Amino acid sequence: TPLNRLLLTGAAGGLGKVLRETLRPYAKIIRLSDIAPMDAPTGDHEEVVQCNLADKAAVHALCEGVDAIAHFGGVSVERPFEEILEANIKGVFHIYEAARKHGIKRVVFASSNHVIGFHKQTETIDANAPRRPDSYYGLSKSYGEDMASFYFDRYGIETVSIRIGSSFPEPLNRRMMATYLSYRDLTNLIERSLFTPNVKHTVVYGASANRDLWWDNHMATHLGFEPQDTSEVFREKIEQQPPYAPNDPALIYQGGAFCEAGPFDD
Ligand code: 15L
Repeated sequence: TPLNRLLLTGAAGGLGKVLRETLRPYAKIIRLSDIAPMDAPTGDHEEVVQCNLADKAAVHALCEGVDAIAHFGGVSVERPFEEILEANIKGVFHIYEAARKHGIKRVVFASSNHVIGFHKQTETIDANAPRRPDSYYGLSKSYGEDMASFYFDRYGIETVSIRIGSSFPEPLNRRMMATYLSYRDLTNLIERSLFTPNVKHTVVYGASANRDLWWDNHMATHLGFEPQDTSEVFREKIEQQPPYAPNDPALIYQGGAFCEAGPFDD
């Protein structure tokens, strides 16, 4: 049974634009929000609300009448801490506070592989691996996961935190052969995350059925997520790119280039 109203934050972003279309079957109405302007609603099934996640009152209003939230908003790359603080850290707090006040019981949180980015590519890790954030961005996603854990334990609001690998139309480089998540697999994972009962706070890695995977989802089998796609179909094309230098973080760390972003001096 589809939701009555699903809120999608970050609807003008790279994934949000895709999910605006692909999540359509799962809710009668999808409310789309972003800090950036969005295309006008294309019918009665869409509502468009521009909103700054750092504005608590605005986020509270945004969540009125919502049954579930897919939180894809915020900054999606490494930036100075002060920017991450507003959009991601304050933003995720405002989302959960609004969920609590409006009685919203399910959140799908777009977390990131950058929560564990300083693990080596030679390791295979599960959801219980120590977090090794590789950036202020990764730290903010780690904080978001803890926010989800707290709001479940304290208020019973359930979340699936998806540690998304690299979700693009196709892998862009050699590292993404391992981290690629197709849009179809992302959509299926969100569907499982919205509708699987009793998820508590579940952490799941978002990757397609790639040949060389660093992530083990045995702790999230209750979601029943079975990726259909694989980066293998892009291997020939990607292997035309020059190999990485031996000391390139894209060859060493799971988080790749995020591991060498910054510092940001004033
Ligand atoms: C992310 O979290 C970013 O949002 C995305 O732009 C990619 O860089 C991705 O991780 C990745 O690790 O490839």
